[in-house]
Amino acid sequence: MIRPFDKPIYVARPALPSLEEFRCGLEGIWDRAWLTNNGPLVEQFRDNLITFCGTKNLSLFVNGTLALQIALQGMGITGDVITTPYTFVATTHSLFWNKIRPVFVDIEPDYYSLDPAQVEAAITPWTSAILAVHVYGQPCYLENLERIARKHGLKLLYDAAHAFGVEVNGTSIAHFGDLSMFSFHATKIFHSIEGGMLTFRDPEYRRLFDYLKNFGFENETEVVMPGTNAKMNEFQALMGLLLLRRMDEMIERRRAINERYRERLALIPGIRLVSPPAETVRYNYAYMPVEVEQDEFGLTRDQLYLKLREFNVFARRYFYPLVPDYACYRGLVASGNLPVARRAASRVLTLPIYSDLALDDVDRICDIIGDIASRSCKWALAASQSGQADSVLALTDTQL
Ligand code: T4K
Repeated sequence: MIRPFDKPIYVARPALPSLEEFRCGLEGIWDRAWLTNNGPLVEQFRDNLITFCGTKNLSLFVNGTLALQIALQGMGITGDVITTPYTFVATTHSLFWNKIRPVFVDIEPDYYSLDPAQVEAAITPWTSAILAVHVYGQPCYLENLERIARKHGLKLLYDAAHAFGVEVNGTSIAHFGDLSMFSFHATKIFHSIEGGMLTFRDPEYRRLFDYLKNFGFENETEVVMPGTNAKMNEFQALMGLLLLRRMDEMIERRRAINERYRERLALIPGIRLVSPPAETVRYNYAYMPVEVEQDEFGLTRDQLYLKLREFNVFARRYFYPLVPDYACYRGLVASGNLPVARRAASRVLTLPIYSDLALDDVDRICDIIGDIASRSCKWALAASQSGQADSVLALTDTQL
């Protein structure tokens, strides 16, 4: 019997700089007594991100959700927007807050992003834009979506909350579509405690977004548009600056963790690994999704999720339920029954991955999953031999 972990192993754990480095940065903030409203660290963070992403068309925000809300408002998007049901709810909330109607279409089964064919089929005269998500950091079908957007005169926006650091053919993912939103939340591969970034094709957006995130102020006495407050502060920028230096190292550690998981989990029947990234992609290993095949594994995804908690392993069901199944979005337009998204939502489990996760701990998580699988198979075998195959799933929660 494998022992549970002594301390909880969560799906994510924020990377942190050394306390000494952070304290040193705090001293500077204390000396200047400049905490927010476009301080020097936010400026420096922006400059460093311009170098990292290779574009000057970039704006920083207090979090990703407000960044996306402001983007939609600033770009003047109205009417219907075609989007994915398989995402974190903030993607849809951002549309709703702008009084835009989300139209959900199904995803493709390889990387769980919007299926371009379904997108094209759902376009109507009311459609103004496509809002796609690079789920788990894997790029969407970029060329197909771009072609569809141009052909139909639609704006193309990416929720790239998971995709910071990803490159396609050596180009940052920040360069695709009309605009991309990145989240720098503590649970992300790279973070500034909370934080968000927009990158965009049209340089004019920079000034617009600057107004919108700072109450629309032109100067002390003039307000040129009804803005809100969504500015990044100096503490966030300090964290971001210190972690940005470690980006390559953090991706490399995640790559090694992902590789170890893939080697070990490939041996467990009923655990299906997601397609590896295309050769043209420099992936960031933001998440570690696997699919649980109940027939082979012997338990459902939800049973495995609960069983892992008993071992102090807190995997998550990103993204379950589907957004259109949340009470506040039921009744919205969906094109068909979204079978691929429904299948993913009922089978995907995202396992713990973060740069400080030890490979020994990855091995132990895989041992636990393997152990749960073998015991569930024994139960299934025993139940089928005694003619009680149907009752095995009821048994497993309590008796495994
Ligand atoms: N679009 C997409 C596709 C997104 O995934 C997100 C955010 C957004 C838009 C919006 O971006 P932001 O406005 O957040 O910048 C978490 C994150 O809070 C959320 O940012 C993220 N997506 C989502 C996928 O995951 P929860 O509700 O699952 O977080 P929570 O608090 O349960 O944290 C997950 C685990 O991380 C915990 O079990 C423990 C660990 N943890 C968490 C925090 C906050 C830590 O160890 N330390 C921490 O400080 O949403």
